[in-house]
Amino acid sequence: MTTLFDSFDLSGLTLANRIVMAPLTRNRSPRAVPLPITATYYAQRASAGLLITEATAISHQGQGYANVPGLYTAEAIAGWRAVTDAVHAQGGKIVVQLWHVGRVSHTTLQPDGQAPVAPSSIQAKANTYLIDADGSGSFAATSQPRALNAEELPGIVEDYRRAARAAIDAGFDGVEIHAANGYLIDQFLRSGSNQRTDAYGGSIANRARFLFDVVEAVTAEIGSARTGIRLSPVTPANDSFDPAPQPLFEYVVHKLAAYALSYVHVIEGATGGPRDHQQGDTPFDYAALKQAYRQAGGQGAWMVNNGYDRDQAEQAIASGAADLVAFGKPFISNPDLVERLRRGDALNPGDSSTYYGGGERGYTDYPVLAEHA
Ligand code: 8OZ
Repeated sequence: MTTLFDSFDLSGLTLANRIVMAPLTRNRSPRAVPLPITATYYAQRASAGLLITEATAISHQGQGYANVPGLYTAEAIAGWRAVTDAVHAQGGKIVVQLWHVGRVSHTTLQPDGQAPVAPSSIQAKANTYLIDADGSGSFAATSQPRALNAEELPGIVEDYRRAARAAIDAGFDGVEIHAANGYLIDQFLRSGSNQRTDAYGGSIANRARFLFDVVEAVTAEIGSARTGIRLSPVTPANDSFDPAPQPLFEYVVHKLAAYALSYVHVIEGATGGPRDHQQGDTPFDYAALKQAYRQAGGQGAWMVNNGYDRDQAEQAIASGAADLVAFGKPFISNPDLVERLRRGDALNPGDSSTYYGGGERGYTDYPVLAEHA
C-alpha cells in the first residue's frame, strides 16, 4: 500500500515523500527581496517532499500586500538563490509560486500609486495587509481597480514568462502558477469578477483564455515538467464568486491535460476554512474534477490541500484519490512536520499573531523534536 512517506517521481524530480509544504504568505521580504532568515526558514522545512514558496509577485503591479517577495529584480533573484541553495543543501526540493494579485491590492503598493488592475472595474470586498512607517501591520480595504485593456494582457503574460525564467535562474526546481484564491487569473475565471465583453469574458472558454495564455507562455519558457498550477474551485477568498464552478473547472482541467504539467494542486473548499464550502446550488465534486483531468489524458500529479490531518492524508494517498497532500499552517509551527506525522507525534500550536510580518519570532524559532534537533 502506498503511504505518505513513500517517495514520488514528480516529472523526473524525485520527492522523498508525498507531503508538500503549501504556499504560505509571511510578509518578511522588505522591498520584495527575500532575506537570509527566509533561507533558514525554508531549509528548516526541507524534509517535506516538496516545498512550495509563499506567493511571489511576478511584477511590481502584481504585488498586493506589504513585504511579500517578488521575482522581478536582480536582488530578489539573488535572495531566492540563497533560499534554493539552502534547501538543496538539505536534500529538499522547492518550487516558487508565481503571483499576480490583480484587484487584490492597494494604491500604496502599486507603481506610482496607481489603481490595481483587474478584468473588470469591480472592487473586491476584501482586505489587504499594509505595514505602516512605524513597522506595525494593519489590514486595509482593497482599492477600486481599473479594467485592463486587452492590449495590456500580452505584457502581463510576458511578466509571467520572465518570472518563470527568473525562477530557473534562482535555482528553483520549478514553478507553481497561482490560479487560485481570487487573484488575477482566478478573477478572469469567475463571472463575479469578470464582466468583460471581449475574448476574455463571457463564455467559460473566454474566461479561461488568460489562464491558458499564461500556461502557454510559462511552459514554453521552462518546460511543462517544471510547471504546476494551483486552483481553488469554490473558495470565497478575496470575494471570488462563480455560480457554476463545476463546468468551469472541469473545462480548465480538461484543457490543462494537454500540457503535461508536473502537477495540479486543488484547494478543496474555502481556503483555510470549511472543506464543504460550496458555491452555486450543488456541492463541488472533486473526484469528478480529477476524473475529468485523467479522462482527458492528464498525467500530472494530483495534489490536494485544505485542512487535511494525518488520517485524511493517509487515506487520500492509500485510496489513490491523491498523489500528494499539501499541508499549510501545520508547517509554520512544525518545521519537522514530516517526522512528527511519521511518528504520530503531537504538533506544536502556531501563533497566528506572527503569521504575517515580523522577524525570526514565529518564523525560524519553532522547536523540532528533541531526538533529531
Ligand atoms: C494569506 C494572506 C495573504 C495572501 C493566498 C497568497 O491566499 C495568498 C495569501 C494568503 O493565496
